Amino acid sequence: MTEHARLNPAVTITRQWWHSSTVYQIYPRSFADSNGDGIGDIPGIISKLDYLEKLGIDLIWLSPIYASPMDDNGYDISNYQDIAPEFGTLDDFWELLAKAKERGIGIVLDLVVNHTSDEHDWFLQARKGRNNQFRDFYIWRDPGPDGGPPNDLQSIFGGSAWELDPSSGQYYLHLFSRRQPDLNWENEGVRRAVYDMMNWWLDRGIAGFRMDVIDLIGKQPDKQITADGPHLHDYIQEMHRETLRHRDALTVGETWSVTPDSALLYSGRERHELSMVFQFEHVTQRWDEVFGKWRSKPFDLVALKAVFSKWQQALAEDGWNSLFWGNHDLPRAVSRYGEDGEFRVPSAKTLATVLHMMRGTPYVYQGEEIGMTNASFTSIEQYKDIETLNMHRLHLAAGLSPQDFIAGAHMNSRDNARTPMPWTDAPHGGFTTGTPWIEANGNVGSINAAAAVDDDQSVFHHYRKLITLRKTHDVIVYGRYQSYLDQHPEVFLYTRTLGGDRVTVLANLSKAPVVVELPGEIVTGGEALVWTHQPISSLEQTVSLRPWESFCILTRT
Ligand code: TEU
Ligand code: CA
Repeated sequence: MTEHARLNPAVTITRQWWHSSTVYQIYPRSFADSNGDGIGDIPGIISKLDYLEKLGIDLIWLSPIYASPMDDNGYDISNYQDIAPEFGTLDDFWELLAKAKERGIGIVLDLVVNHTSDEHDWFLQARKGRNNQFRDFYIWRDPGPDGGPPNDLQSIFGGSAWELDPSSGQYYLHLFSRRQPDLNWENEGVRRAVYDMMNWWLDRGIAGFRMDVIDLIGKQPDKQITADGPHLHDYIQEMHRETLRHRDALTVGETWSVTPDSALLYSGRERHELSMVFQFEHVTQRWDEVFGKWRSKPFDLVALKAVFSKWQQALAEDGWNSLFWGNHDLPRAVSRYGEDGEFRVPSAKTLATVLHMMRGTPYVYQGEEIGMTNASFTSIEQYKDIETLNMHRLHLAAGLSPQDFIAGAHMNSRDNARTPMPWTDAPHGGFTTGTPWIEANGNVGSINAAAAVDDDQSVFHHYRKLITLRKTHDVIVYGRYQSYLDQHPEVFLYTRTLGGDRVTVLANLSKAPVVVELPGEIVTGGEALVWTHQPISSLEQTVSLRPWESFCILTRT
């Protein structure tokens, strides 16, 4: 941090190092394969650190690399202190940690402690019988009065959340797949074991944790309460006391249920819980009330802007936002919110600009920085994701046509984000010399990292610029957010203000040209910071924007 930044009197909250950081998410299975088995691995990640350093990111969030039978690609962990053999060894991980650190990049691990794998030793013990000392590490119930499941709690991947264990006659709870039994957080032994494991990793120098479905750990299944259980925040505060206190880690909770009020509980300065949480309102906003993401609503920019503005305002004084368009569970940003045909490049850049200029810590999902698009699979055989395959079975049994299902999967299957990262225009995008575990996109010939790095007008270089600007401009990190033209259906306009600095962000989020009348106070001049088509350094009352054109101007007084 520069002397100027540290002393900037306009910054009134205590600076945290992760306020100006950008996080890059890696889905290891799909990132880079070093040995030709078709599965991305840790040596593959090490080989791409130069690329990540060039992009300028500060942290890597690694989706799970732990030992796992891979029922849910590693979100089913059988040993928290070992590495899945297909990803490498613990020594490979230490090497990654050290080599990333040499480049100033920290590693954030995925903490998946709502559930384990059914092959975790705790569960293998627990299912031995009612008197086993690990029995209570999981959630067991006798059958309901009719002999079936104890109640009708549903699994997020479809079907009952209860699975019968024939040998004991009891059911265990699994909010995800039946191979992901839920841990019983009411048991102090569970909590102790999790904290010990977290300390083991933190002591070895990782930079923090992304906490998988952390809003579910306080569940009360008998009352059918899953998210936001009564002891949720007690557990997170205890976790903080036992692991994070006296350390300077970044923590981000995955919280599908969070509201602006509860975000302040998780991330408020005096709360001693987490650095920040992921909120998903901009994601679920386009989901159908009944069919969820398998039937989506049309894009509504006015509603989308309202969501972002609400979160920017809600966490303006306390708490901290995380900023993201996509992750390994969500469609590709440019396909979902932008336009992945003719306007792929400007729309990917504009989406990046409007997000990265907000207040919060940005997260870039692998491939987003080169404008990767959704998968274009045409048959169910090409899909690999457990959620997609389960839903396919259930929806077809309920009468949905195979074509309609594929149409829904095109929009929202988790596999959209899981196709191999294309590094070159070689077969499979150079991701592997073998056969990839999931097919590469058909467009790797033109959309690949090598081409993006070589082209200074690419989406990659736009991201690089945005990431750098956050490091050099306090106003982007700490400035007050104010939106304008909230009812405009195509244009996103906001400012960030800190002391005498003001950033104006003006974006056309549509594929039609737009002529827009600006509010008087926006008419301004200054320095062009970032743009899609050409640098703009002053704004008149009436502005013409090309399809998906956007830019930012810095005004200093
Ligand atoms: O995701 C939580 C979760 O609820 C998602 O499965 C989500 O509902 C769905 O993808 C949206 O369509 C986390 C992980 O990010 C995900 O990859 C895991 O499968 C899940 O937890 C279980 O660990
Ligand atoms: Ca491999």
